[in-house]
Formats: sequence, structure tokens, C-alpha cells
Amino acid sequence: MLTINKTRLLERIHALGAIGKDEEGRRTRLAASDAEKEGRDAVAGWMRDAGLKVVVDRIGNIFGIWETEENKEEKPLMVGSHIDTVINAGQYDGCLGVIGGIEVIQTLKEAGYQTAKPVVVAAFTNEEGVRYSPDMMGSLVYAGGLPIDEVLATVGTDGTVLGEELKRIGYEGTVEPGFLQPEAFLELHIEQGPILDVEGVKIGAVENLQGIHWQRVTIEGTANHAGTTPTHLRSDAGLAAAKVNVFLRELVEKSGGVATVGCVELEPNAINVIPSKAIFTVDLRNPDKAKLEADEKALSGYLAELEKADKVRITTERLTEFDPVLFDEGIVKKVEQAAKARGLSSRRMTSGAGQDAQMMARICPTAMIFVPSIQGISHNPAEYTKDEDVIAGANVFLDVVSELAGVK
Ligand code: HGY
Ligand code: MN
Ligand code: MN
Repeated sequence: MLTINKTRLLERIHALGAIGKDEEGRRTRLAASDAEKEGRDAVAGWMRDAGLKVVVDRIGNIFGIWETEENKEEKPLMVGSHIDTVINAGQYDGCLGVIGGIEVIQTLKEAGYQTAKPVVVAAFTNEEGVRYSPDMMGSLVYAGGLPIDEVLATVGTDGTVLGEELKRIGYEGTVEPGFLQPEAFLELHIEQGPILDVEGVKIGAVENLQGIHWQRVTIEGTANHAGTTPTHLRSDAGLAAAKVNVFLRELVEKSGGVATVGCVELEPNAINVIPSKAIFTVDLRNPDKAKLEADEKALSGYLAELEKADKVRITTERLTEFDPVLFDEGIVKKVEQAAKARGLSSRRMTSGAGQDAQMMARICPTAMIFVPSIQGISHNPAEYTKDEDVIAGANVFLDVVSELAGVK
């Protein structure tokens, strides 16, 4: 059986993992930052080393295209993921799918294979959504989910404008997003959760992905003296924000979803002043659309009560609203069969994380392959997947790509 070049794959993962350390030595390649530009340049270089045509679209998505005179009229098979990261990130999230995609194509080319259709590997812009919201932005625009000109005008958490930053780092491409309409899309990714590791299963055949709702909540109270203001006279925005966080945990423990308050800002943020303002984000997720909507409704009802009870003013701003996604049963089956053919255990899974694949599923049959994350740790420098599991996942990826691309 053909296998990927494991040394090259692992070397590139570690090389990319070494790019983008911030001043505190943390791996942080936020979308369209100088650190990410360095990562983009490395990936575009590896695409060229693999003999691929490199194209960048207007939202900065990078595509490595393998096509021949014989197959270039056919709709391509697309693979890919992202190389932007969260703050203080791990080295596998997203990168495995992009570097794995280059590796699979390079392996097929070097082995002298032809394919019935072009094979394209994509590195999508701003999957993480940390600097510019929403997340999965590049693949969402590619799938026609947001208008490109509106998105290029997005203002980031640091006050920068996405389109200007893409231009500054030299990745404001020319072709329109969606310029290639794939026949199918496949993404190799780490699980980022504990299931495969705990169960000792090697491959996740991902059949669906949970819904994701992001919003920003602003609570306004009254600044006052921390020492002289009696409790019953306080309008404490900080306390109200904390109550929302506790409410969310109790809510999702009942609904089976998950909730995260990841960003919190207090004003004036002084030790002896009752906070006049709290601005925080709510990330709510559930694989069941009805339950997710019910949780959202319960939250807005709670915020209305809190306004009265705590004498504060509350406003909310919707950031994203992505429904749960079902992947293509036929491709999921191929993942299971490919794992079995290599003597690897596999199991069906739901993706708890948002993925570029969830956006590509809007325009073509799509599925994902997961490999184990040790102790399920991710979005953390301790994120780790064993080399043998990286290689096993990449070989299953190679087999399913070969089948979908009509290798001959
Ligand atoms: O938020 C997510 O689930 C993904 O990592 N962007
Ligand atoms: Mn990811
Ligand atoms: Mn991520």
C-alpha cells in the first residue's frame, strides 16, 4: 500500500509549529498578522515544492492546485484546513489538514499516479475568529455564506481592518472566492477532544458537527466606591457578568450543550471601583438545533430578569449563528473502510469544534477524519498527537483522497 512520506510530514508540522512565537514565546498566528504571514509563506513554499499551482483568492484563502491537461476540465476534489491559530496555541490544529493535504498530493505525484480530477489543497483564512469575527471566515466566504466586500471591511479586536491587513501581508488575492467549485471536500484534523484517546481508537469518522452561536454581551452598572457603597445600593456590572457565567453552566448541564465565556473586560478595571461595565463573549454549542435555540432563548430571558434584579442595563450583539451540520454518509463510510483496510480501529464522531468542513458542506459532499488528541487537550501548547497517529491518519487520508480523486 502506498504510504505518505512520514519524515517530510512530521518535519513540516514541526517547522510550521515553530513559526509565530509571540514576545512571550507563545505560538500565536492570528489571522493576517505578521506571524501568520510567515506561516502562509512557508505553506505556499511547500505547495510549490510539491509542484502545485498556488492561487490566492480575495479573502486570502491559499490554494495549491494539482491538475493535468487531461483532467483540468473536471470538478476538483478539495482538501484543506487552516494555519491561523488561537492565542498560545498547539501545533496540530488546522496545520495537520493543510500539511497533510500537501503531503498526500506530493506522495501521489511522486509515485507517478494520475487522477481523474484535479486535487486542490486549501489553507483557509481566519478559521479561528480570534482577531476578526466570525470564525471559519475564509471558508464561509468561499462557500458563499458572507459577501466578500463586507467581510474585507471587518474591524478586528485590535481595531485593524481585515482587507488592509491582508494587503499589508501580501495575501490580498485576485480571484473571487468560490472560483473552484469542488466535487467533494475532505478535512484531516485532530479531534481536540478526549474520546479517541480515552477509548484507544485510532481514527474518527466524523459524521456531523455541532451548532455554534457566538454573541457579545455588554452589561452597564454604576461605578462606585468599593468600600463605602452598601451592597443593596450597588449596580455591579462585574457581579452580573459572573452570574451569567454560572447560569450558562447550569443551563447546558441540563441541555447537554457546552457554554464558554472566553473573553471578559471590566471597566474601569480598578481594584477599588465597582465595575461600571462588563463586556464578555458567550460561545454556546449543541449538536441539537432545537436545544441550542432553547438555550439561547433561556439566556435572553435570564438577561431580562437580571437587568431588573441587579439594576443594570444589558445589550447583546450577535457574532455568529451556525447550525449543526451533517457530513456525507458515503464519504464517512469510505473513511471507515480505509481505516479498516489499514487495520486501524475507527468510530463515528461528532465534531465539537467548528471546522472549515462545516462551511464546505454547504456547497459539496464533505466529511472529516479525526486523529487522537492526547487527553483531549487543544487550543493549548500542550496539544499533542503521537507521530504514529499523525502518520496513520495521513495514510487513511491518502487512501480516501485516492478513491475520491479517481487515482489510476
Ligand atoms: O471555535 C472553534 O470551534 C474553532 O476552533 N474555530
Ligand atoms: Mn481547527
Ligand atoms: Mn481551533
